[in-house]
Amino acid sequence: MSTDATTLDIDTGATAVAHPNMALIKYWGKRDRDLILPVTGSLSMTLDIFPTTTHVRVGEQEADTIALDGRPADEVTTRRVTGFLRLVRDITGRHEAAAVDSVNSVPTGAGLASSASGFAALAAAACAAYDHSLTPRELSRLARRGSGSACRSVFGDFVVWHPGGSRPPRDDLGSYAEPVPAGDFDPAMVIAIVDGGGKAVSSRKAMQHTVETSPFYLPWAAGIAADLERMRAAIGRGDLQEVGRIAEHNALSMHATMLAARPAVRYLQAGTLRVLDAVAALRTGGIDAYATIDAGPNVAVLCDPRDEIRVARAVSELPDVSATHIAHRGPGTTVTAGAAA
Ligand code: 2P0
Repeated sequence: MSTDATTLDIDTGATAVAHPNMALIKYWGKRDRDLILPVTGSLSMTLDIFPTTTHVRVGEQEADTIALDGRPADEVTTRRVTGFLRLVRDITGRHEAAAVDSVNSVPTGAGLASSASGFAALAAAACAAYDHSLTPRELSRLARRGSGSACRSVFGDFVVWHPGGSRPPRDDLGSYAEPVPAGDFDPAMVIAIVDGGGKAVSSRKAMQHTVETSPFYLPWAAGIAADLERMRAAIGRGDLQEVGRIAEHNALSMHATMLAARPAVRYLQAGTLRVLDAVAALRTGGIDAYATIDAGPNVAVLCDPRDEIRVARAVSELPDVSATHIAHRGPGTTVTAGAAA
């Protein structure tokens, strides 16, 4: 990346940093695949670990070039990123090709997705490189078009993503993320890596398959609005038990929708269930610990920061757990160098 002090003065590019987020109420299912409009609202905590740093330079080459962690991106990623850059050019009214250089700090094999931080950082860096200023809400809408969960990584701490209404044509405008007032609620999230390998089925495919074939999908979606209200209130008053209970129920019932799809999508592994057993045992022992699971086998355990070492030790002792990471609430997307976003 050309971010050293000597090149910045002459560089036409911009650099942005974004962090991953972990959903406490999950986004699972689209009602518009082109605009990436979700069926339900969702709510997440932006994390303070594993940021993505993305540099975008414009106007120096014929076609877009995409580098991830210093290597040219594969064909599928290149197609997805260049499609997103076309959208940015439509919005900004610019035409020049871009050189994207994105670096993820998540360790290889950590089993943590980077599309949320990746597209949030790309949206911010690309707009800044094309010299186009967006409000945070506009940036969130734009990041959503790259990957749904990226709209939440635009903001720090606790964040809700509004699904948008059903007004014609399709309500791109109503679907964006915004911060949730959280006072000094500052829980820890212990992430237990059960399997750091790639997914057999992408979350994009799995969620569509679930919407189309699972008889449990609509009942799951129907309960989300009420849980979002309860969750927002619980975060506002710093009620870890209520936040944890809602989050654990939401994640397990999301996996139930997948298990009932035809054929089933099963991300849960034997090791995942053993971590859930350990979390239940911690609770029996008087520790407030609650699990959430994304579209994969790894488990994130929400707990009081005073208990984080004890929780991390309990899960890391399990033979199925290859690594643990401890996260807290983290910052929103920032442009760190180059033109202002
Ligand atoms: C979430 N996940 O709320 C949920 C929970 C996975 C499980 O957002 O198709 O990669 O790019 O919009 O954002 C993963 O889905 O999907 C996801 P696309 P994305 O964090």
